[in-house]
Amino acid sequence: MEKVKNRSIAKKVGVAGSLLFGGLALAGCEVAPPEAVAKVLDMGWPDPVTPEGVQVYNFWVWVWAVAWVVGIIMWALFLVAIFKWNAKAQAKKTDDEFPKQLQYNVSLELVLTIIPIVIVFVLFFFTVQAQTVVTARDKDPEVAVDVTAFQWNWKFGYAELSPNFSPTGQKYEGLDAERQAVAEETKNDPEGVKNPNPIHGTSMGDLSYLNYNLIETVGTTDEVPVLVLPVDTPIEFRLASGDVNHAFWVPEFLFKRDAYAHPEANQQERSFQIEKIDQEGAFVGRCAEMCGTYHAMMNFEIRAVSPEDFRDYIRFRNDNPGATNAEALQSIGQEPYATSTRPFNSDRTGTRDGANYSDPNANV
Ligand SMILES: [Cu+2]
Repeated sequence: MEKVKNRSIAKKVGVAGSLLFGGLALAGCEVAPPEAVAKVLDMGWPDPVTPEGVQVYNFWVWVWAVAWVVGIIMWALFLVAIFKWNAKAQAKKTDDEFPKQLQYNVSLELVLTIIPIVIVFVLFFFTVQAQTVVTARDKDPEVAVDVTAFQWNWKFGYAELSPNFSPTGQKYEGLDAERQAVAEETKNDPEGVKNPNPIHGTSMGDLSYLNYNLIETVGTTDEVPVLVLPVDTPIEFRLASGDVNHAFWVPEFLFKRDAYAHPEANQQERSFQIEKIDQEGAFVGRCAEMCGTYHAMMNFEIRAVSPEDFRDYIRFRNDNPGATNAEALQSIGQEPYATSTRPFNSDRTGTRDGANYSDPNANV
């Protein structure tokens, strides 16, 4: 009698499990979970603004859905075990000296082994699926941006633009050949200099891997850099660091990637692509890799504007090389300074008298 009962429980759990994962496999991360459910399960994640972000978001919510189902089953089993099979409850029964013994029940143990393996496989499958979409470099980017992270700010440069956005009407190459050539000179140490730790034969001070562009937006201590991008356009980001490790993170992209110095020497895929930003607006960006004293102030903003405004913006910057980014933003009717980074900003003046700060000129 007891055995039959066990088998039927195991069977039910097995059937429920396969139904759940079967349904999940059919749904996949392409399918958005019902919105009301998602809002509860997403644990406060921001709404994604890129198709890649949507993949990550759906994956996150589905994983939570599975985790809750598994969790509820496990809590239920615990509670049954605690209340039904404890010593006191057992003592009331007169027939058995010991509680029900379940070891050596091969079918139960098989089920209990197979279910976790299935869970791991299913989660692994969807992890790979989401990750493949997010890291795919299969778009044909119309805008390529060079991102240089440095202690403690960001430099953004327009590396390539499709004829659509180009100020010349042809494919635009934004490389600043002059500055690139200067950087190239740092590649090898001058003769006679003994460099104790060359990087693959090149100088420790080699800056030639960094990209320099004709149109750049550089953050300063007073100004949060605003990177202007068009909506509904495939974009590529090429990341590098001028010094220590940083990470490029836009919470609304639900994606971050480390920015390394010498990305090739570090065998890092330095770039990633997004199919599009699907709405206009200001999206805060942050450094997500602890990089020193002012790491918390290493913010930037992505300002997503209409493709027409972006074209005008690029034209303005191209025609007015001396103008500031704020002026260019104003020329297309946008707020000149970052609007999304509050309460964080780049202003370090308030932190300067803190205990961490030592005045470098104090002992001079
Ligand atoms: Cu950083």
